[in-house]
Amino acid sequence: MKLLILVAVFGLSLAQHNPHFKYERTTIVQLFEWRWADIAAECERFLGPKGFGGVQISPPSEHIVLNDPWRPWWQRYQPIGHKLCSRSGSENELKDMISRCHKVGVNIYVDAVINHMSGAGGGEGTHSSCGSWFSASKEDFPSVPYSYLDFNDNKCKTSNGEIQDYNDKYQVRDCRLVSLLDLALEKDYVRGKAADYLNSLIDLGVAGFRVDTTKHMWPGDLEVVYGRLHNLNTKWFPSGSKPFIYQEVVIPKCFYKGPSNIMVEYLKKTEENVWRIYYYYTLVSVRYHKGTIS
Ligand SMILES: [Ca+2]
Repeated sequence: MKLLILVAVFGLSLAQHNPHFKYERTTIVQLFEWRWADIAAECERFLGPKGFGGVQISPPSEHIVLNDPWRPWWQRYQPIGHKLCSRSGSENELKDMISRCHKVGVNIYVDAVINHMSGAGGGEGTHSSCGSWFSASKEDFPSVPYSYLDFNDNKCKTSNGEIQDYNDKYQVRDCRLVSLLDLALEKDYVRGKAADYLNSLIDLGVAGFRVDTTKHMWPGDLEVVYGRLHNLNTKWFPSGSKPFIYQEVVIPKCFYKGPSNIMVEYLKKTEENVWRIYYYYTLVSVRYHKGTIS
């Protein structure tokens, strides 16, 4: 797996968007799909001694297991629950990685998927990374638990429940992105479950989050979730430290020649927001080819 380097562009304000790097380090490395045990070894062997500030890891939550194509990378972006058990390893291996990386000065940043669960066509059964039962067809994910009441089916106004017009922010945020079951983050229950998941990782010692598919969630909902996050674990961070948050905003092809209205809205929201929200854009050059990243 190719090692991707995120060249951090922390131009906005280090004071307001603090990644809590140790020893004035400045760079996060994305180790896409690496196993936790391998990342721990990489921290000790290379990243710590060479002065890297952190590692962005693949989503650690329990995910669907797909056969066609065989075990694609995007199954990691189809959670079926919040157990910390994924293709990258178990919760104990995750804890061990966080501890060992901290000891050599390297923080862990988590790729967090809270906009959606699995695809609508994900079937029913125990084809998940920890074997938890779920039903995509019934929108039933008992390991969280989420039921059909916790999704945006009634809020989305398109004919097939999918996003059809990326210029329409209501569709973009309330409808399904490529069939992914869209969570109703306006519900306090869903917000609470999302915050609980992120807090479980903060308590283990992570330094922050790369929030997946941010454009597909309402800024106001995200503010509520972020507002419920714990301070970072004082075993490794100063008392009162807030998690570093940077958000994925992919701009559709139609906006390549300029910023989208949605993007502008998020940026305005950021200026008003007291939380440590940091937007990153095109930090890595990713080329998709036949279901893999090269
Ligand atoms: Ca959404």
